[in-house]
Amino acid sequence: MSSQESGILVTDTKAVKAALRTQHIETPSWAYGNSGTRFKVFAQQGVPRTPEEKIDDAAQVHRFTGVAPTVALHIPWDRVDDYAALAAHARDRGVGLGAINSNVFQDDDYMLGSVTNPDPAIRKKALRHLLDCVDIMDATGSRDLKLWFSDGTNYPGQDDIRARQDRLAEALAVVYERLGDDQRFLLEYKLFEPAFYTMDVPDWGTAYAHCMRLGPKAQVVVDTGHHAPGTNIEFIVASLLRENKLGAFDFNSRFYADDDLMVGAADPFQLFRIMHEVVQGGGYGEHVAFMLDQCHNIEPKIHGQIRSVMNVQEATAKALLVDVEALRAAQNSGDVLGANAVLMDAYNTDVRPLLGELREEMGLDPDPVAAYKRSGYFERVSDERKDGQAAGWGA
Ligand code: LRH
Ligand code: MN
Ligand code: MN
Repeated sequence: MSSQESGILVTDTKAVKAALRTQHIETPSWAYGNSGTRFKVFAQQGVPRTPEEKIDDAAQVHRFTGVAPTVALHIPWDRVDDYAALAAHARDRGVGLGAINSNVFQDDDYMLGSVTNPDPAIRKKALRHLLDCVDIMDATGSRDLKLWFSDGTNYPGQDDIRARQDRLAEALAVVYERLGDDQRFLLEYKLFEPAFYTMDVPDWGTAYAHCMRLGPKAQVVVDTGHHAPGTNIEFIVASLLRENKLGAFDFNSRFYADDDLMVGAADPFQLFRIMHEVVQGGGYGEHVAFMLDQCHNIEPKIHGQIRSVMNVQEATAKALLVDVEALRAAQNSGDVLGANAVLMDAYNTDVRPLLGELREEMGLDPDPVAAYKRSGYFERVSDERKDGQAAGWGA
C-alpha cells in the first residue's frame, strides 16, 4: 500500500487507515482479574469481582481504542447462571462476548490428563465440559471454542504416546460433530508446561494433523508464547495460512517460556514479521481472530490491555505499509538487501501519528492511555469494588 520514490515512502494512508478501522482485537476476561506466578498472586486495587465487572473493564478498552469490541470468556472462571443475560450485559456496555475458552486443567481429576486420561470416566467428564462450552456458545452467540489441553506426561513410559493421541482424536471428533454450522473450534498447542516429558498437543504439526482430519470447522490457534526460543513463528503462520488452518492468535510476549507479558513488549519486530505474513497470506479479516492471552501481574490491567491493543495496531499498521510491489520486484530480481530494506522501511516507520489521526477520525482521543487515565474510571471502580472478593485465577 505504499511506494518508495527517491527514498521517500509515499503511502496510500487512506487504504491503510480503512484496513485498520476494521481491525478486531479480542481481550481476555482473565486479564482483568488478579494473576501472578506460581510463587505469588499480587492483589491489585479495583479488580473486578464478577464476570460482569470483567466485561465492564473490557468495555473501557474498547471505548478508548475502538478496536477491541469483544471479550473472551474462560469457563468455569466466568461461570454464571444465565449466559444469554451475560451477553446482554456485554451488549449494554457496547461490547460482545467472543471466544469461549474451555478449562479442563484445574480439577484434581485431571492430574493424569483430561481427554487423554487413561481413565474413561475422567475422559467422559472432560468431554462433557467441552460440550457444555458449546451450549454456552449457543447462548452467547460465540463463534469460537478454544481448546487448550494441559494433558501430557512427565516420565518416559508413564503412558502410551499413541494411545493418548487416539483418545484425543476421539474427543475432538465428538466436539466437532456438536458444533453448529457457524461455529468452529480452535486447537491450541503448547511446547511444555504443565507436562514436561510429552505434551499431547505440543506443536502446530500435531494440532494441524488433528484439525486436518476433521474439516474446516477445526482450526489451529497460535499462542505466540508457546514455542521454543528461536522458533520462527511467522513461518508457522505462513504455513497454516497456506493450508487454510490458521484460526486465531493468542497474542502475548515472552522472554523465556509462557511469560504472558504484553504483546509487542518483548519483541515488536517479531510481531511485525507475524503481521506481515498475516497480511500477505490473506489472514487479515474476521476468519483469523486476534485475541490477547495475557496476565498483568505487576502492571495495571486495563492500562496494560489498552497498551497491548495499541501494540498490535502498530505492528499491523507497519505490516500494511509494506510496499508489496517493491518487495516483489526486489525478491524476483534476487536483490536480497533491497528486499530486506523494503521490509525494514515499513518496520521503521513511526505509525503513531497515523494511528492518532485514525482515532480522531473514529471520534476517539488520539491518545487512548491518556484519555483512559483522565476518565477517572480506575478511581471510581477502585472505590466501588472495595468490598467483596476480587476475581482471580481459579475464581
Ligand atoms: C495455556 C493458555 C491457554 C489457556 C490460557 C489461560 O498456557 O495459553 O490459552 O486457556 O493460557
Ligand atoms: Mn493461550
Ligand atoms: Mn499460555
